Amino acid sequence: MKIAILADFHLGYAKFLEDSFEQAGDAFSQACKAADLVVILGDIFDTRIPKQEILARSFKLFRVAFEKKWDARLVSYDSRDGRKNYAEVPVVAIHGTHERRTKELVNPVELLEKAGFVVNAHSATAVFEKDGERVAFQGMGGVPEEYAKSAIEALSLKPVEGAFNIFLFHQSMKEFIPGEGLMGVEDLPKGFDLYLCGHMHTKMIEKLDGGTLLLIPGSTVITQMRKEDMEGKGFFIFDMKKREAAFHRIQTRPFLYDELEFKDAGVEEISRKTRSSIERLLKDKEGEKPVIKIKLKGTVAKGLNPSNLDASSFVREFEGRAVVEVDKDLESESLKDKIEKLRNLREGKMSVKDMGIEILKDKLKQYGFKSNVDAESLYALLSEEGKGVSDKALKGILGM
Ligand SMILES: [Mn+2]
Repeated sequence: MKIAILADFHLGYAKFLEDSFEQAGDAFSQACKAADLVVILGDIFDTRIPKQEILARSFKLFRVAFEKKWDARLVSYDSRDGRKNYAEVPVVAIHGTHERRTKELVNPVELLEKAGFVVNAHSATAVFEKDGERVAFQGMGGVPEEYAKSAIEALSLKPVEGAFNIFLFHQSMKEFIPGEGLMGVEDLPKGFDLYLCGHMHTKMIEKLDGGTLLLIPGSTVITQMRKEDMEGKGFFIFDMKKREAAFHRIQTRPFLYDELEFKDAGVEEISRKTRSSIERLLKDKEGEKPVIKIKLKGTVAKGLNPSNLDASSFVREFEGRAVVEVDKDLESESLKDKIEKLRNLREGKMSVKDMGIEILKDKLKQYGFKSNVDAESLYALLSEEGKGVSDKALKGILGM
């Protein structure tokens, strides 16, 4: 059997709403054509409660699977909480962290499950068969990173006998992303023939001990605007017989990236070089409205504060021609200023909290948030002990 592996559609992603649907739609219909089975590894939607406009468009997208006569049949479905399967198409999914809601509430992937668009493999075992060949999917939807290890352990997953066994999950892994307390390869349930992971938006193929593959298809839409996004977006097709994976690229908005290094630069120099870099990148992509990210590195002239550099002027200047993002990773303060700040701190003129709020204000400005954002409340919220910050509270303060 051939299995198409897709992830992170982020349908409804506000910044690139049309891209999110076009690119996911392209990937999904290609996948349906080319494979016997389709797997989607979570973050199908960008939010926990997508608007009905987003849901309606997603239903249209998933309906494509109904147009094909599939040979792979679901032979058994067994969920731990008694959920039933309603889908008659071999499209398997789990929910991601963006869709995760508490147990009593319905997440959007459960909605797709109830509508018969997907077979939900979260906390369930779904076995398919085609021409006597069996494949078993067991999955775990996205959980907060710190619970990943214990959640996998609690599932105590065992491979299904007589089938090719695939484990689906949606987490960050320490092998690919720096971070405290992330799960890793050693936490994966043992004995599976293939491991598929969503969540990380850059595609990756990893050969584990014994040659078993771990595949991360990446997102179908650009979200983080990282250098790695230049590699292109798409999905994998895994051939069960050959035990090989091939990456299929999809048409996407071009993503262009440049890094500029400065030394004691003034506003004029930074503006001029940034502008000419954007123009140069745009040259043969004119009309395609590419995403352009420019990273500014190095130092600025004495007395100049990088947070006063207006990066949003480039966004406006190239509006209509490109989606521009300028990331200011510039050093400003002279050593003298730094010592002065530390001295003030030591003498108690500025509390750690006040300094934290100042830094936060600078950062907010740098990332283009409005100046009326209540940095003090945000600081209080972020420094709260306990289970972390709720998206709602955060978005409230940030006016998102
Ligand atoms: Mn995601």
